[in-house]
Amino acid sequence: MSQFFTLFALFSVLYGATVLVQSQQYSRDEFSALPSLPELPDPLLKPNGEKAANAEEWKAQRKALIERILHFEYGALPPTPRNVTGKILRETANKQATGKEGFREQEILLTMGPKGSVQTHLFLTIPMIANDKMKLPIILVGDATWGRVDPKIREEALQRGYILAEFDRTEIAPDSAERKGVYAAYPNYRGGRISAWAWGYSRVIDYVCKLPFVNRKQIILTGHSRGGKATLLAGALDERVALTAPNNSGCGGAGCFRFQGGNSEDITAILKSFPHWFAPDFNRFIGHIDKLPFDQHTIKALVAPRSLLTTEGLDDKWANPSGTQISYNAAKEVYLFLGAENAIRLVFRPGGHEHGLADWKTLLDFSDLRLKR
Ligand code: GTR
Repeated sequence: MSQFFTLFALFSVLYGATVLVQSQQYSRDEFSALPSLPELPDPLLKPNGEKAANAEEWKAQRKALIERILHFEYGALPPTPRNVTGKILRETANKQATGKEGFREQEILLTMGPKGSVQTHLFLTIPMIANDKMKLPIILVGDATWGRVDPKIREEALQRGYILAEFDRTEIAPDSAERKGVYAAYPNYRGGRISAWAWGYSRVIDYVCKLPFVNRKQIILTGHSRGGKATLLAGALDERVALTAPNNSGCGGAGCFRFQGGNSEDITAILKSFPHWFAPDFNRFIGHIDKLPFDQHTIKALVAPRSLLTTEGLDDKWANPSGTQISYNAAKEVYLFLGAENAIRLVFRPGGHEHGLADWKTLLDFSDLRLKR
C-alpha cells in the first residue's frame, strides 16, 4: 500500500496530479451572494473589508485575488509538471544577417505532462554574442499559429540584444472546444483556453530558464489579441516574468468589462463567439457584470511591482481603448501603493488591430529602460 502512495507521490511530482485539478463550477447561491459593485472594485480591499496596509499584506491579498479571478473568470491552470524537456530538431547559424554578430536559430520540440504527451515547437533566435558569460534578455511570444514574427521585427530585437522565443500556443490547447493537447493529457481539467495558454507560456519559461545564455531576470512576455489575453494572465501569475506586454488584448485582457467604449467587445459578445476561452460558468455574469468581484485592472495589479506595458491601437475600438485607459488608471493605484509607478505604462499608437513594428519598438524601448538599467 505504502508503495502505491510512494509511486503516486512520484507521479504527482513528475506530472502534476490530475486529482489536484479543481472544478470551476460554482453554485447559484454563491453567485447570488455576490454584492453589486457598479464601480471598479478596489484590488487593495481585503476579504475582511479592510485595505491592505503594506507590501507584505499585498502578498496575501494577491494570492486571494488570484484564486477569485481563476475561479470566476478563466478557470484554474492545469497542474504544474516537472518534466518539461526540449529536443533540438534543427539548428542553423546565420553569421551575416544581423550586423557583425549574426544569430543562430534552433527549432526545439518541447514535451511535458503525462508521458510527455503535451508538445509544442519552440523557435529560438539567438544573437551570436549570447553565451554563459553574456546572458541576454529573452522575449517569449506564443502566436506562431499566425506565423513567425516579421523579419523586420526580428532584426530589431536581435540588433538590440534580445533572444526571441516563438511558440504556437494552440499546440498546447486548440483554439476551439476540442479537448486536445493539455485537455487530453489532463482529462479532468476544466479551465478555459486563456488559462491553458498562460500555462503554456510558463512551461516555455521552465525550459528557457535552463538555458545558460538566457538572463533569467529578464524574461519578457508578449502576444497579440487573444494571445495578449494569455500573455497578461501568464505575466500576472508567473513571478519569474520581468516584463509583461499584452498587445491589443481587449476584452478579457487589458480592456475593462464595466466600462465599454462605443462598439467594443463586451462579455456577451465574447462568450457568444468564444465561450471556450473562459471558465465554464463565466456566462453567469452576462447582464450582471456589476457582480464580478474584480475587473481587468485587478489582473494588471497582480503583475505589480514587475513591469507591465500595454500597447493599443487608437482605432481598434473593438478592443475598448477607453476602457483600457480606465483599467490602466485603476491598476496604477496598486503600482503607486507599492512604490513602482514607473513600472506600468500604456501606449497608444495610431491605427487598428495589429502587432506591428511600432508596438515591438515600444516594447523594446520600455524593456531597455526597465530591465537594462
Ligand atoms: C476577435 C475577438 C477578440 C480578439 C480577436 C483576436 O474576434 O473578439 O477578443 O481576441 O479576435 O484574437 O484577434
